[in-house]
Order: sequence, then structure tokens, then C-alpha cells
Amino acid sequence: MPTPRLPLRLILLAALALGAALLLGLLVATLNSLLEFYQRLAEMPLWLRLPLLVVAAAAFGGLAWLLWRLARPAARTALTAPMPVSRGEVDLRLATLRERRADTAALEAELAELDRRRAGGELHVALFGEISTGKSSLIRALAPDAAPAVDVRGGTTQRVAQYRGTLPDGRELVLADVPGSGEVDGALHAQIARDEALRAHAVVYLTAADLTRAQDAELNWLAGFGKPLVLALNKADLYDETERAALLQRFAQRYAKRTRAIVALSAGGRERYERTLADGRRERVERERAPEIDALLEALGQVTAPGAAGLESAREAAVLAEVGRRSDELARATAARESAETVAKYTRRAVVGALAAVAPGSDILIQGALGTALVRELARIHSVAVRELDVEALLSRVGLTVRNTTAIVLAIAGNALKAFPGLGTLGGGVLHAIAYGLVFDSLGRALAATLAERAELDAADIEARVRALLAEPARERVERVARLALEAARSGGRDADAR
Ligand SMILES: Nc1nc2c(ncn2[C@@H]2O[C@H](COP(=O)(O)OP(=O)(O)OP(=O)(O)O)[C@@H](O)[C@H]2O)c(=O)[nH]1
Ligand SMILES: [Mg+2]
Repeated sequence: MPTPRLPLRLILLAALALGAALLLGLLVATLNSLLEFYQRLAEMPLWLRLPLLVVAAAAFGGLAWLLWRLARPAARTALTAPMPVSRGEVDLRLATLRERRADTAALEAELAELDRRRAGGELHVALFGEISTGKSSLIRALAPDAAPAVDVRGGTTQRVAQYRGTLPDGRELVLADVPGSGEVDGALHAQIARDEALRAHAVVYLTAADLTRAQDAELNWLAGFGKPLVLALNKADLYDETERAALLQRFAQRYAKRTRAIVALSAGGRERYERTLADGRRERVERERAPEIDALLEALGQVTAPGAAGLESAREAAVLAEVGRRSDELARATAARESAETVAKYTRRAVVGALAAVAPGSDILIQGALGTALVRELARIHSVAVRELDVEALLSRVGLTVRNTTAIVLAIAGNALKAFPGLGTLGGGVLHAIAYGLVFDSLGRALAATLAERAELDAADIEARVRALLAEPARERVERVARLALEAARSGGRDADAR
């Protein structure tokens, strides 16, 4: 139904015109002052003019710099920095989530693995990086008994596997080979790899070339956890001496502060060459390349020197930060589920209540106990404290909105009747019941969205959302509410909370 928009447009136009006029006036006044300033400056002796000019230029420069600092876009990274969180806090969050019937199994398994590794006392090192950078090849070089699959095609390693390797000083390491990141359609593999990187005491970040923006973001994300990190340029055999030095110098410039060591290595691969036989014929030969990993072994020896116990607290902090982040995510999903259940419950009650009332008025219902209870329950789900006064103010505000839109809502409810032949014969009360149901459904959805996004009872935001939801309710919503009204009318309003 068209709404009268002309007056609003006129007001907007008038406000715009006024704003433009004010701006123009300000501009002219500023220009005028500048000209006056210039005139006075020109009349001054040189010894006074020069310092004044310098001060003005400095002030102008400072202002421009300040504006740039305030206005420039923030640097964006795909992976956000971790929030430190204690074990007690994580346990508490999981206990609350369990009470709210959320599936916490994966997070509990992560904590169990954290405890298992601490008790085991072994040193865990994860090899991490994009696909085909040579992680599995490096496992073969570090743990000669291991034979993980190696392939030119990316995405060869699909799950985490652990191998035992020995450092030159005799200490044993548990080495994790993980799926590569950056795989096409490999979001799940990337997550598996990141989780394992967080579980390790130290991480080797492998690359076979200069880092891309995605690799840079990934390396920074890892570095943010404060665990020992080695940046390793693999496939060094592909570069000559000058190229290798140039790459290592670039890495040093960019990553020296965020990594413990930067090394070049050759994990393996195949080498092809031609050799001359005794009879003078030439032959093409292909063989496995002998790994060159001395620099990496030395770096690993250094970064793991504190031992598993010495590196445990940083490892634990990294795992807890990730479990904390995921528990937040789970809490949001749980709140969304509970909100949807609550909104459905109150919509059903509103429909039944409307059918039972002789001559219900929409705002009476909204401001009544049902509306208050809906607001309170949704606020509790989103852990937002609300005052009695605010709830009342919100409900009367929305009540007015609803009164203004009642004609629209009733028309929508009337349309809904067409989808259910036979419903019309049940009388005008059903029409009102559908309208009330839609009002509650819209109010509930608006409340849930505002509380989830803003964590406060922002009345203006809620009202705007209610208005939008009532103006164009989706067909599926209208039919669901109409079906509710139909069932309630047939059962005589007895099953308010039957489902
Ligand atoms: N030239 C050269 N090639 C290498 C080197 N290390 C590995 N390769 C080759 O790089 C390709 C990928 O090696 P993988 O070890 O499978 O790489 P990955 O990082 O485990 O790959 P995903 O499991 O797919 O993530 C293979 O063809 C290897 O032979 C090296 O040091 N030099
Ligand atoms: Mg692999």
C-alpha cells in the first residue's frame, strides 16, 4: 500500500537547501578572513612575517595530519587478533552454554587435547603454510621413517598427521603435517590446519616464494599468539644466490620483529639433469633431491630450547583464545536459536489471546503483560539488563507505530485468509488474531536483531525494524501466523503453549 511520502521529501529538501546555504556562508566568511589575514601579513615587516608564516604552515600541516589519522581506513586483516582469556573463564562459558543446550562437544575435546598434551610433556611443532609449499616433503626430511604423500597438486594433505623427528642435539619433536591453506574450496581444511598450529609449541611457516597478502595476514595472525615462529623459504634450489638473498632480506625487513628466525631450505622435490655416458651418449636422469635443512634444524633447536614446559603457557594461551572465540560464536548462535523459539512462543500466545478477547485493541495487547514478558525474556537471552521504565517506553512507542500501521497489517492479514480457504468463515476475530500474531512476530524479530547487534534496548532501532517488518512481512511468516490462528480458532484457544 502506498504511503504518503511528499511532506517528508519536502522537509528533507528544505533541510538540504538550508544546509547548503549555511555551508556557502561559512566558505565565504573563511575566504574573507584569509584575504584579510593575507593583507595584514603583507603590511608587516619581513622579520615578523616569516615566523608567522612558519607557524601557520605548521598548524595547517598538523591539522591535515590529524584529519588523515582520523579518516584513513583501518588496516584490515582477514584473521582477527586473539583475545586473551583464562581457563576459568572458558570453563565458565562452556558450563553456561551446556545449560543452554548448546553443542559444546568440539570445544570440550579441544580442552581435553590441551590437557593431554600438557600431561604428555612432549614438544609439538606444526608445519604450516599454503598448499604445495612443501610441508609434507619437509616431514619426510625431518622424520626419515615417515612417508606422507607428496604431490605437485595442492590439497594433497587433508588431515593432521603426527610424526616423530629428532633434532641434532638428540631431543625428540612431535611434528604435525597439516593441510595447506589457500586451497580452492578448502575452508574446512584451512580451519583444521589453523587449529593444529595453535596446539603446537612452535610453528614453522613455510613459503616457496615472496609472501602474498593472504600469507602475510596468516603469518601476522599466528605471530599474534606470541609463540615461537620460524619463517622458512622452501624450494630455495629454485633461486640463484642473488634471488635467495633478496627474498631473505625482504623477509627480514618485514618479519624480523614477528618471527624468531628466518631461514632458507630445500625440503626435497625431484631434480632432473643430463649426464654423459662412457660411449659419449647423453642421458636424462631424474632423482630425489637431497634435502638441505641445516639452517632450519639450527633454528628449531634454538626456538625449542626452553622445552615443552617452558613453552607451555604461550601454547595454552593460544588454544584458550581460540576456544574462547568459538565459545562466543556458539553463544551468539545459541541466543539466535533461543530468540526464535521465544518469538514463536509469544506469537502463538498473542494469537490465542486475541481470539479470546472480545474486542482487543492492539496497543493494549502490546503494552500488556505479554509484551513486557517478551521484551524481558529476549533481553535475558542476550544478557542485556533492562529497566521497567525502558520496557514501558519501548512498548508504548511500538504501540503507536502499530496503531499507525494497523490498516496495513489488517490488509496483510486479510490477504493471508485467501491462502487458507475456509478461514474467512471463522469470523472477524481470526483476522485480528493474525494481525496481532504478525505484530508480535515482528516485534520479537526486531528486538532479537537489535539486542544481538547493539546489546542494548535501542528503542529507535527496534521501532524502525518493526515498521519495516510489518510493512512487508514475508509470505512464509504470514502463512505461519495464519495457520496458528486457524489452529487456535478451531481448538477454541486452548493450546497456547501446546508446541
Ligand atoms: N624444487 C623443489 N620442490 C620441492 C621442494 N620441496 C617440495 N617440493 C615439491 O613441491 C610439491 C609439493 O610438495 P608437498 O610436500 O606435497 O607440499 P605440501 O605443502 O605438503 O602440499 P599440500 O599437502 O597440498 O598442502 C611437490 O611436487 C614436491 O616435490 C624443494 O625443496 N624444492
Ligand atoms: Mg602435504
